[in-house]
Amino acid sequence: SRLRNRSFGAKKMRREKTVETPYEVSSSTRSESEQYENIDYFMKKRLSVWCPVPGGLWKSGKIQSISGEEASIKLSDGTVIEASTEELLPANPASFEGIYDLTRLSYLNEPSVLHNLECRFCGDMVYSKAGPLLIAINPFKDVQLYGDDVITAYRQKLTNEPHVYATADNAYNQMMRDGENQSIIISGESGAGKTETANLAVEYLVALCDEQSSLKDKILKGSHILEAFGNAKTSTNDNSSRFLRLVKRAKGERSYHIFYQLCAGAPSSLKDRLNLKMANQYKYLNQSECLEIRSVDDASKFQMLMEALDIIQISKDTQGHIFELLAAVLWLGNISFNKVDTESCVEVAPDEALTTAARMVGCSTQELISVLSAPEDGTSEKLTLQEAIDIRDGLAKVIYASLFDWLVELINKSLEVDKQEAERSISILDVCGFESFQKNSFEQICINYGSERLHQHFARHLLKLEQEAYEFDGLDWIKVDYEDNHECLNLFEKKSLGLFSLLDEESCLPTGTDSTFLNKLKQHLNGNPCFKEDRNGFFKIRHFTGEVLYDSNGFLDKNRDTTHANLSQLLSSICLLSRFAPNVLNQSQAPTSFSSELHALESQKHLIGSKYKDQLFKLMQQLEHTNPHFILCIRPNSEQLPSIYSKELVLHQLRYSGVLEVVTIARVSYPTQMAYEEFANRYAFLLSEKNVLQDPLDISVAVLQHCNVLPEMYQVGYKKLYMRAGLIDMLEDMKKQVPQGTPKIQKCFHCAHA
Ligand code: AD9
Ligand code: MG
Repeated sequence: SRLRNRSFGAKKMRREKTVETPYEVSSSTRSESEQYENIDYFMKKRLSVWCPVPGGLWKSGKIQSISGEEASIKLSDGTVIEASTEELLPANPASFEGIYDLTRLSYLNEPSVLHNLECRFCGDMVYSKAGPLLIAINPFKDVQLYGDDVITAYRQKLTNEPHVYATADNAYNQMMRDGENQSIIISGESGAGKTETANLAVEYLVALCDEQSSLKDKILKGSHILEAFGNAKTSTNDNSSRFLRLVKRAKGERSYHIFYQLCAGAPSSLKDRLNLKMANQYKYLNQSECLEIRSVDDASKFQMLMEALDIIQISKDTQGHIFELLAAVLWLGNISFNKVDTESCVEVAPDEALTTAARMVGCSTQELISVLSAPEDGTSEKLTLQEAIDIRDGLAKVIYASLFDWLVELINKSLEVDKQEAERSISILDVCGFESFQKNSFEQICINYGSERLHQHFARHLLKLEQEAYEFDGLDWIKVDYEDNHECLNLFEKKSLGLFSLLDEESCLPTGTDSTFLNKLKQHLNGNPCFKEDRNGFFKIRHFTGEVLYDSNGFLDKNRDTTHANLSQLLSSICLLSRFAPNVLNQSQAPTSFSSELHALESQKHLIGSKYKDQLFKLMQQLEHTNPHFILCIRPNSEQLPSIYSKELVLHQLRYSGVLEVVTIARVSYPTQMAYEEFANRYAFLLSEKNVLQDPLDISVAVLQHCNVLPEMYQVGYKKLYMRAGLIDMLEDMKKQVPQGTPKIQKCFHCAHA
């Protein structure tokens, strides 16, 4: 284990009293901490220690005897085991059990953190603090931590318990106070609870709206609609935030929820209009042998969706067109092709699927046939079966993608009705979480690359920038190391020789295939420590979360997103859809139409990988201009079940996210920093009147000494004064008590002798 063997403040227990650590600066003095780390002291006082057990975890026990480097430990279950004294770690006293901020643990080490989070999880306290980071462990059950009363409690600051509401409250207050844009960045692997957390943050923020405001409802319903169209069941999450999964997917997974909801819940008049069948009759839905989700009623979800569309003020007419487009996608998937002659060419089968799809799209059967039969190069050659399928699927994808973008636009327009001058914003980021399945393909590589980017942002803000600032300003600071993921990012992003560039290059070559792509990867990425060749057709990438095996089969097609189907001809037919130009809102607004979304798609590059990479870059740039608040969601078990805390799984997530490093830094960081001029201006009056000092730095130090502040409570940098948590509050208290004249020095835990 990378962290366990490293000094992150969790010093190994020692027999001698020569402790070299920068970290012990809490209320205990150095000599006390030395004593606590002394293994003999632990034995004598019968204090608990963590003892490693096979499988990479620990159990708590008490030291019975020590002989040389070996200790005999009696575990809490009564068994006695031998362990090397080097491997023992101090456990925290019982009074620390379940404290909400990990930085307050007396001993910071992996087993202590893991145990503390477990205690909290078992008591349904799913939120904890790791310094500036909020940790949220998915309870997979209703934990009674939400709703109006709880929101009020956080608004009125009646509780200090960590909560996503508290994070949202903080973001809001900082935005109002500093006039700076804020972001709430939610990370965690698939199924860890990011989307739920994002929804809760939104819930809190909309609660700050005026009670009468319809904006509140619209925001909540808007995300409800997007979830129906953008989420689907995967093997790790029944409600996973997704993309790319319309025409093909793995067994046990579903397409987007909306299709099943429509099939199950459409009223009979709508069913007739769409010629709608049961979900199992559509090839796009029945291929993965998974049509239902345990304990989810698709029909009632459809009713909720229709209500949400009403609240967003999407007219019944437009709603009808939205459903027609969904039906068009489903029926397109059922279009089949007949062999024309002895050669391998095909033509579209003139059946119910074809006529219904054409009707739903709003064109004639003949027009749809010509779109589906047109080769990419514009010649009159007949298509092979695979080419015809690609065009059909490409059309389905382009319709769905445009429909999704159109919906986003409709929702945004609807919100703008209520929008006042939005000068400042809080962005909430919820992305697809890291995935490692038995079979990983292009979708996973995009998602996992996104996670790498996000992790880089996380590490930069929570681990890098602050430490760099300390070093830069000349502070006495022992660097906390962490694993940075630039090699892996480089693997993806390197100009012309990164994975995405190579994939683009190969996707554009007429001779390019998945295997020529893989050869290029091997040729150019073999020097990268995160890339590994594997058996035929496969390769491995070492992500920050661990190694993932990818199957290169299908990469090129998925990246190309076969929308080549003579797109302009296709569009001219599809443009009949412009009759859908909804103008759902009042006429003065720019018209939002499905066809304009379609045209926008045409003008985009159709290489999915680099499009995704570019979007991610833009997003990160946007986020760099905000003040970030980080939430890390943790998946406690792989079964999506309540009350199961898999120590191995949680530990793995804590490790790769760098939680221990974050806590280590937070424990010894200087959250308040102030230029000397400002500090002197604010507090110089606390000095006696005889003060003759001129230089702001001298005045600042004089104030601190005069107030008997312990030297470890602050550091003097070249440019600024760095203060530990609590110090500024203490000075402010003194200031309040002594508006002018001689300060009255009060006893405070920060001060040694006052
Ligand atoms: V993915 O990367 O989109 O596949 P998420 O978004 O991290 O993933 P999601 O929020 O969808 O996960 O959570 C998965 C499931 O966990 C939800 O459908 C809920 O059933 C469950 N969950 C998550 N958070 C909570 C919570 N705070 N309380 C109760 C929760 N259940
Ligand atoms: Mg999600």
